[in-house]
Amino acid sequence: MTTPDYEILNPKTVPAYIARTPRLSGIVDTDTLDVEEVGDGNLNLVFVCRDGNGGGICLKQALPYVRLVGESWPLTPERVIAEARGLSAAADVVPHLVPAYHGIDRENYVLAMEYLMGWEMWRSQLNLGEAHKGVGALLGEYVANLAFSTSFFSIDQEEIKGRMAEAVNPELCKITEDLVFTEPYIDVENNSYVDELIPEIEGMRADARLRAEVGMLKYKFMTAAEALIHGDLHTGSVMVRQTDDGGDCRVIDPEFCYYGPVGFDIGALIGNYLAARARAAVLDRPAEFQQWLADMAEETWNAFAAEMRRLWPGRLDPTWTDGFLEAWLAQVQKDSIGFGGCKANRRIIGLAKVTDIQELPHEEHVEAATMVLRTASTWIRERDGLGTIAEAVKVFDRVRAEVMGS
Ligand code: SR1
Ligand code: MG
Repeated sequence: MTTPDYEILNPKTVPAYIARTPRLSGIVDTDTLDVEEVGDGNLNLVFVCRDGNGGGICLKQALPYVRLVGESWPLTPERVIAEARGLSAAADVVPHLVPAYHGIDRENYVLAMEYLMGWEMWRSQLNLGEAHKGVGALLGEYVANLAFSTSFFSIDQEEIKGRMAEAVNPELCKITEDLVFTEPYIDVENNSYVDELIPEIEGMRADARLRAEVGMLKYKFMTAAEALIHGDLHTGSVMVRQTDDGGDCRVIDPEFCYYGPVGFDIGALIGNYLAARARAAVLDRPAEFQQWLADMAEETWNAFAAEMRRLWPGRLDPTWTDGFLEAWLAQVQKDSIGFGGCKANRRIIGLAKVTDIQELPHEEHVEAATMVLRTASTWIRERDGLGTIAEAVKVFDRVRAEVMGS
């Protein structure tokens, strides 16, 4: 066991840590602090800290390895610096959609942010069949603002080159390159699935067209430095709560952020909506809930496109005409469909699965997983022909009829 060269926090040491950190000590009363480690993600420690006066703060500490696997998989704790970059970039333009940022301790790799008291993980809420209306659109607004404000569209050419260099995140990108694009399509130890899925997965691996398209998408992920993107925008990276007007959300966990293709963030969302839809279908959730889920991908896309068009007059370079924007949006839409397919397939086959599908009873698990794999693979192969997210959504209806007979 390697000893980290920085202090790893635990619930007992957190109050003293906050008390000796001037930027944090005024936010909560450390004498009455209740600290709980709640990290249920794959990588980090997360401490929620509540004081006796109703105050709170959340600390996130990066471990020098992948928590899901253990010390046999070392991983740079510098990822928390990437997370701070992603969080503060979003806080600049959509402060209403992210937790307030309270700074970073670069020596101990601890990020401090607002504790979202009373908010719930979106994935868990979707799993329970809870609808938070309007969240899909808010996420489109988030992606558009992060993309526009960090891209060549709004930042001077020399400035942005420096920012791109600063934001390279090679270790975290490598995880995505391997787990999202490579491993699901080959036989590696990280993969696991029930026997009933073997024919479907072997069919995917033998499909030369699918493999080539996945290769194209991986290449785009590795080379298309369009904007600072979140990089891991699944439904477990979104906290939600109900309000009088519908649902509200906060985007968390941008530690995978780097300069990449904007469609990767939209793709992560629609790939995860697909998993939620498959779960709702096999559990025979109420029709209204299933329709809300079915409409979500277009809701996110339409909000993203509308926000890009709203921001467009503020672009720096007149070479990029309104016609350019429409062509760019059309390309991002196709990219999103393809990336969405890759993100969905990996959650069925590879490491780090999703509860939407994993926590179903066996028979329903097989049905839902088959629907996800078949829909996602069609998205990847046929994204150019499908052209729009509206058409991609219809693929699921056809596949559901094939698999479930309704
Ligand atoms: C080894 S890390 C596995 C996954 O956790 C994160 O949430 C990312 O999605 C990553 O691929
Ligand atoms: Mg995460």
